[in-house]
Amino acid sequence: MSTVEMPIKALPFEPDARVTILTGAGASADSGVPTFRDPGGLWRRIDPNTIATARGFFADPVRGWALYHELRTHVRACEPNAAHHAISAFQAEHRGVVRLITQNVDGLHLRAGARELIEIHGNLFHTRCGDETCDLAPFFDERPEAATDHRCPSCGGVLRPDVVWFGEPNDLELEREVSEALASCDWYLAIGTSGTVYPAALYARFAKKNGAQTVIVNLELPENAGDFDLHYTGRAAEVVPILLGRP
Ligand code: BV8
Repeated sequence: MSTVEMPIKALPFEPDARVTILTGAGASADSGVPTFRDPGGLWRRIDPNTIATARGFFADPVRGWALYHELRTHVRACEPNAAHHAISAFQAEHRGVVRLITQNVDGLHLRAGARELIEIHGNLFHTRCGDETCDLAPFFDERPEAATDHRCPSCGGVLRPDVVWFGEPNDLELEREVSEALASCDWYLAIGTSGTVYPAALYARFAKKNGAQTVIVNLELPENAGDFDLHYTGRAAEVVPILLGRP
């Protein structure tokens, strides 16, 4: 079934409909957070293999930390946008179960008051030891941006951002929660994602197979467009509040 381009108005959710939402970088674009693959996007100016893989990062952790500190400083100055706020309000007020999954590491859903959030790619502001055998727990990293000492206080290893890089698996427990959210939803909404990164790019297909109505809100048709029943073209900050009945 081809994706149908729809006029933008509130979605006809049944009062106790179970809704699963996935966000990507396009959901934060209206907050000023750079996306990855758009013109000017992060992976357009930086080769992800040199920074968003364990091999790339640990080949030069000083360079890696310089980029992540730059990102942390930039994102700290960004504010949640109307899409984040509409999703939080919908999650708080809708009678049915609303599960929120994000590929984003920017923490903006949390700052917009999201109640339950599955951060499948981790969080930019958390740091952990690069040595998986170390007993240091991941921590919310308040160190000054200029911090150059990235040695683990527990084992002396190299600290790393607590995010999922390419070639690393998403957290198994989070993926179990995602599977449950996809298996039991009536609606699946993907917001601001190119559908190019796996396994998240497969979620719409799983939801659809389980009988969900699948919806994409994006500036362009994503790579996995065929998995969506309805397509809304537009900026997330403008479209999402209307679709969720919170203009
Ligand atoms: C893994 C965190 C296995 C770091 C990121 C098949 C199955 C499984 C894996 C693979 C597979 N094929 C290939 C793979 C490997 C790989 C992968 O998917 N590669 C791709 C490139 C082909 N996947 C992985 O490596 C994953 N791990 O599979 O592990 C495994 C198992 C066991 C043991 C070992 C290994 C891990 C993937 C996670 C990588 N981490 N980021 C960091 O951020 O610092 S990826 C990065 O991409 C971000 O997380 C980002 O969120 C994510 C997805 O990108 P999008 O969010 O979609 O952003 P993008 O810029 O692409 O698109 C934005 C869209 O928004 C655009 O379409 C645009 O039109 C739209 N837009 C823009 N502005 C707006 C808007 N829309 C609305 N409003 C606007 N205003």
